[in-house]
Amino acid sequence: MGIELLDSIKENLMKGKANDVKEMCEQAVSEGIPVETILSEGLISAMAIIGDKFKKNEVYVPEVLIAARAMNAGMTILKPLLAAEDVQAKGTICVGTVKGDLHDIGKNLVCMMLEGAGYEVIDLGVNVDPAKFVEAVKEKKPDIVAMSALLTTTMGSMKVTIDALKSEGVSVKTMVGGAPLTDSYASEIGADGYAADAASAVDVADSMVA
Ligand code: B1M
Repeated sequence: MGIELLDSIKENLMKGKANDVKEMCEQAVSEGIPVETILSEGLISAMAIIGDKFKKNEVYVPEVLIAARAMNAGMTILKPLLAAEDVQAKGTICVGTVKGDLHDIGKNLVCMMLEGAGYEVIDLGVNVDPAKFVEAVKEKKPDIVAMSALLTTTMGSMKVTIDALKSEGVSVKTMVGGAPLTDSYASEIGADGYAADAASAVDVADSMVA
């Protein structure tokens, strides 16, 4: 019964059926399935499949967004219980679109995939000044800072931010991504990692916190 219910949660999440996912999470909790199991074997594993399909161009942005919305609906049930059980997140990641850049669709997808993979995500928003990244790192002590840029004119702010983090002596891994970015640009500016898409951002984060 428990396994069937977890499979239904997975299937409905992948179809983006937010209300069904929410109700099924409630049912799973009332049946005594451990919250961590519902999260990992229901929600997270479904988002991992969506992420993989997205990487292979088998699904597109709208499908990912509606799946993520269904994930969030399930999370409204699980989050308070997880907090009560003190379940450890895989790591903490501060995410933001860099200074001068207002594009947030890709950044939001990255946040959703990371959350779906079990990270605590602190979304700093758009147009994030290097000093704001530094301040957030000092205050929140994340494992990773993830920066997004969609404009060739704003990519440079990633280097300024990385340099600022280094000169402040704060210890944190840095990851960059966004349409104009490349792996070689990421190395050039001293980033610890580059992800071409939201699903790969999870792989890169996993390798950084491993
Ligand atoms: Co803008 N825009 N835009 N825009 N816009 C682009 C990026 C552009 C390529 C369009 C074009 O000319 N063909 C062009 C950039 C050219 C360049 O610099 N090379 C451009 C421009 C020029 C501008 C303005 C300057 C236009 C103007 O005002 N003259 C202006 C700038 C505003 C500013 O930021 N200061 C501007 C404004 C806007 C809108 C506000 C209208 C809107 C943004 C709305 C919003 O985000 N809320 C917008 C949009 C929608 C686009 C396009 C059409 C779509 C971007 C998008 O959301 N894609 C875009 C053209 C295009 O890409 N076809 C364009 C979908 C999204 C899921 O993909 O963001 O690439 P993407 O994210 C991917 C990956 O890149 C990666 O994962 C995501 C999912 O796989 N990824 C990461 C992203 N961040 C990551 C971080 C990671 C890892 C992976 O780790 C940290």
